[in-house]
Amino acid sequence: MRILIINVPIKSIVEQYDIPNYPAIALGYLYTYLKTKQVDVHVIDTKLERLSFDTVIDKVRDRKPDIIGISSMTHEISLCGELCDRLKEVDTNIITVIGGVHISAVPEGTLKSFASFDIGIIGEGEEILYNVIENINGLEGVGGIVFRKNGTIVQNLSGPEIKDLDSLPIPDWSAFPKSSMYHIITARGCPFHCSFCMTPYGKIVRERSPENVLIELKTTIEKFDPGYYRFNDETFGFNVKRAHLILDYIIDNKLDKTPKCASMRANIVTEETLKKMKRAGFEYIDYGVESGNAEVLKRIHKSVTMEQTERAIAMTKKAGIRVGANFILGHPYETWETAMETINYAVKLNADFNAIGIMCPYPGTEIYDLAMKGEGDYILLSTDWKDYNKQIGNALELKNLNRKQLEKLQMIGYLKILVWNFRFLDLIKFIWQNRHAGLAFFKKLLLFKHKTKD
Ligand code: B12
Repeated sequence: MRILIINVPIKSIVEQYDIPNYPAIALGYLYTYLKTKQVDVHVIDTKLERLSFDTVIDKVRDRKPDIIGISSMTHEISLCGELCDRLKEVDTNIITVIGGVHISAVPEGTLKSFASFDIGIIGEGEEILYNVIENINGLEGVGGIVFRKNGTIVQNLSGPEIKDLDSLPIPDWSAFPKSSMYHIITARGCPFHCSFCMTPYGKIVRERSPENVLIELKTTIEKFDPGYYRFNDETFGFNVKRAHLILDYIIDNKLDKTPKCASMRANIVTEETLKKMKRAGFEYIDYGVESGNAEVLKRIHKSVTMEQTERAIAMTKKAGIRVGANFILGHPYETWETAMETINYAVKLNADFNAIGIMCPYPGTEIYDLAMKGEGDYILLSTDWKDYNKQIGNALELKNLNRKQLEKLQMIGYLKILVWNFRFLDLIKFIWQNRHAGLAFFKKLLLFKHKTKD
């Protein structure tokens, strides 16, 4: 049985993420797991290889896999559907298996919406995909999947949870083109309850041992000498003792020369951790700040106060690490005034890098439930998953803040942070770096694609 694993190829560049300079971590894990199980598997990171939609179809035609596994997030699931339609035209016998955060949140609904999806994998895919391959002619007993049987959609009970992450083989990046950046995930799960996040790995944090993390870092750095490493943990440093051990290993093994970045939480970061991170080569840390209004922060269950954020950002700058701050406009019951408070707070924090997203109701989140029910002052504008993008989406607006106003605020925010802090060179850099998104944004304005219900 021939297996091919891919991610969804893009049709046009909208975001920086559409042209990554790193291989997709999900593909790395899935491919390597199957390989160690002696499965005949091949992997293509279509985004990293900059393959066009049509080229991917040609490649699949050439390889003739029996099963194609495709990784998809919410905003790309429709494109994934289009891809599978085309693949089925090329080979009617090909079995399409869809995995990733979107189908994990909407298993049955996704199979209902996309006729060319045969099987969906719910949650972590390594073991479940292997079980699917092994039992392809009788899927009844395979946990954690949704599939079609005699014209109906069947969803089996949850699949095996990977309790011991050290038992997973370390991603074999030699199956991917050499990249300038690599990602690593040292723990899966997040215990916090932010209303906009779907925490696909659950609320219990499962940790790899620091020794296992070290093997991966050492292997990848020695083999590929990357220019950058990103720690993908939902909250790196959650377990301070373990984080310090990992950092000590990095320093002791002279892996500190590779620049690194991570996402952290302002309420758990300490000065000692930051100092160690600096020594271990961390050049950049970003924080989810979300809002500049204390009431809003409580409403979204952020569990971080504005004081904690200010302290964390000041400590990070002091440690000599560049800081990123992520904000969201469009929280439940958000108004122009509370959104402006967020923007002014962002100006005050003056992080090196800022991301201002507009709330997107990702399935599996509390915000999604509110938007569906029309609560929190939300008005859902679209059920087309293509519109579910934080930067240039069209998914929702609020009673007191329509889509046009939200997008105006987003633009004001980006400009005000840089102009009010006299960062004109950064402004030019920002415009250049975001030229794709900017173009998509202006196209949207020109085509009057706002779906505002006013
Ligand atoms: C690190 C991270 C990033 C990093 C790196 C992203 C990357 N692609 O590697 C950066 C900062 C770049 C990023 C950007 C974005 N991110 Co992000 N990110 C994360 C985070 C914290 C961890 C992702 C990760 O590394 N997971 C590790 C891998 C191993 O897990 P995985 O990809 O889920 O894959 C497993 C399963 O899903 C499954 N699986 C996946 N694919 C397949 C395929 C098959 C065939 C099978 C069988 C199984 C399978 O098996 C895999 C192994 O167990 C998650 C939160 C989370 N815990 O998932 C958010 C998350 C994935 N991001 C999210 C979003 C929205 C984005 C952005 C769209 C934000 C934006 N621009 O507005 C961009 C888009 C990026 C892109 N196109 O890739 C959302 C996705 C929501 C959704 N429903 O789509 C999440 C869930 C956070 C949230 N808000 O809830 N992100």
